[in-house]
Amino acid sequence: MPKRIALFGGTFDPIHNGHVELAREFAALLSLDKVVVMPTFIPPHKLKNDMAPAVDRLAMCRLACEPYKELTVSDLEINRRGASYTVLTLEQLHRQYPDSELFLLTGADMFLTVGTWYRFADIARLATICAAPRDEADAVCLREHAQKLEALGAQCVVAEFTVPAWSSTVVRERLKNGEIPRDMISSKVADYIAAHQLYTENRRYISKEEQYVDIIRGRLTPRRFEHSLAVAEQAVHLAKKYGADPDKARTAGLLHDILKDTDGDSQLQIFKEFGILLDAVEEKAPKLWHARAGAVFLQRVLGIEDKEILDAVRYHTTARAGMSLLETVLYLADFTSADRDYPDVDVMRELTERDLDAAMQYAVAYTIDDLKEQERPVHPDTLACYKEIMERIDDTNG
Ligand code: DGI
Ligand code: FE
Ligand code: FE
Repeated sequence: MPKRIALFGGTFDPIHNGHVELAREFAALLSLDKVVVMPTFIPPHKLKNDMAPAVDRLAMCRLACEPYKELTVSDLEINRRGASYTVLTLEQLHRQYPDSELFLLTGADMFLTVGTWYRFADIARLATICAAPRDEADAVCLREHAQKLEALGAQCVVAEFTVPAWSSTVVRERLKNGEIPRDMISSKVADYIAAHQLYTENRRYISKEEQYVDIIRGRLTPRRFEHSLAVAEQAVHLAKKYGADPDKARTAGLLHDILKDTDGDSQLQIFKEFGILLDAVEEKAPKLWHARAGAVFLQRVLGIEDKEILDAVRYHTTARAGMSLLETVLYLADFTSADRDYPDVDVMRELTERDLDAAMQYAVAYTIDDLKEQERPVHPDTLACYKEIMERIDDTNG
């Protein structure tokens, strides 16, 4: 029964000698019984659309680690599919080896973002977080960050050794240029890449959309996941009908509730991490957080930069005055998606098909009434939205 086990997760796209060195150095430094090298199915924090298929990344990890008895490769995350969350993997390792001490190995870049990872507090509770610097300057910066994480309750180790500042991106670029970077990857990995024609100009792509679907599948309950797919579908329909961008509508629909099933503390952590202050109503209404935190998450974690998409997500719960067409489309798609089932849903659907202003008026009035009935505060943006629509409708009629 191994006593000291480290998890070393990553996309390993492809695994290179720097990865292997990091794992082996840590094994020696921390007297680890084993390092579990775990290729992720979809990296939740780093979206790429040129990733090699999971089976190939797994196979290359096996080839690279085979010579070293302290390294084992696991297909746990790849078999779990969906977004790969470190916390789930650590929990599984903990169940599998209840008496072992767990460590989490990270490179410098990963270590600096670890505070934003899904259920960071649980990660910190389950494992000592270890980082390998690339040089002395890096080590200083990592040690500083370690102190911050320790203040949040984590235990950290910043290694004394350094590992080369290599990246899989460089390996891929060299391969794309027809070179075989034998100094960076093991010869067996190089052979595998050549045999399977990975990282050549015309490799298979896994689309952004597929990746988004996998991310929400991993984060949401089955019901909320189905809801998100249904909202995406309805948003595309409305976008086509009213002249908004259907691709943006799909993305916004898929991702609009991305944090809806994330606990309040984690959402507050996101606000804190990115310096976002809540207004008075938001403070008192946790149901509003998922929209605002969701938009921040999309931008800062998933790297989505499209302002229209970000605003559509941000205002999908409260609405606001001066909404863009895409914002309106998402707001109404959320109200009329196929999974919705409330008393007036047929009226809402009929209005949405006929007249956006009339539908918005109905939807926003419905929300305000509902909130008043439950004696919950109405957000000023919601009131401003309502006022603006009423003025517009009055203008048209008068
Ligand atoms: O996330 P969904 O359930 O798909 O839908 P949503 O994002 O519209 O969330 C609806 C919840 O947010 C619902 O419980 C009502 C609440 N809500 C919407 N507008 C306001 C609001 N709550 C408060 N306190 N104030 C608002 O203005
Ligand atoms: Fe929502
Ligand atoms: Fe929703």
